[in-house]
Amino acid sequence: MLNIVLFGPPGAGKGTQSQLLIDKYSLIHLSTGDILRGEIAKGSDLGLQAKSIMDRGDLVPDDVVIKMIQSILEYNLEAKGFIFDGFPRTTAQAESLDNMLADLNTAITTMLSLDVDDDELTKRLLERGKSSGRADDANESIIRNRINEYNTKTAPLKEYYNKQHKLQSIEGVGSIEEINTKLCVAIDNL
Ligand code: B4P
Repeated sequence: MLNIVLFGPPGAGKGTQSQLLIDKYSLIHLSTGDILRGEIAKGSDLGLQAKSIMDRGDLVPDDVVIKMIQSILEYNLEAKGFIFDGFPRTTAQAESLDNMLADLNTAITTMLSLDVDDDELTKRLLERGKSSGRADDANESIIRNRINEYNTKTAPLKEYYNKQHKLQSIEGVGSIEEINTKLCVAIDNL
């Protein structure tokens, strides 16, 4: 299996690039952000629990997202591989993912980490906020909180995967096509 963690701060382009990669490599796209927003749209208990947390730009509790991922993995045992987009976001999530994949006799192949500076992230998310209707894109202080959550809880995962010799850093500023080309080169060279 080809199992990719597509990593980076909020607005780095994880969702954008995942869409391009899933077609080329026939992978299943697993975006915890999209799944959570789907639950909010359905008005489920999980969605109600997640909404206020996401609107503030905080991270949803680990046990909630880990359970979501586990059930999706179990339904896709025949897959060629997965793109994990926005997951894991904490060390507890990364350890759980390693354990879940080991139970399926597979593992993360690589972490592709998109590097984008904070000013560019803020600009992109405020721009998306003009049309997305997402509360977490709507103002600069919430976006700053999301970036802060990333820096304190999520960025340490680069070292987690680096220790496993799986980290590849990719410059995430440039055209969407240019960045996609760099990601494909990194995957093809595996
Ligand atoms: P996510 O849905 O994962 O979203 P994201 O960080 O906003 O975005 P992404 O990096 O995918 O950016 P995109 O491609 O859209 O998370 C939202 C929230 O969900 C979190 O804050 C948290 O509350 C919760 N959550 C999700 N997963 C969780 C987990 N595992 N644990 C706990 N909580 C979790 O790009 C952004 C914008 O940039 C777009 O408008 C795009 O068009 C633009 N863009 C992309 N590439 C560009 C480029 N090269 N140049 C210019 N613009 C570009």
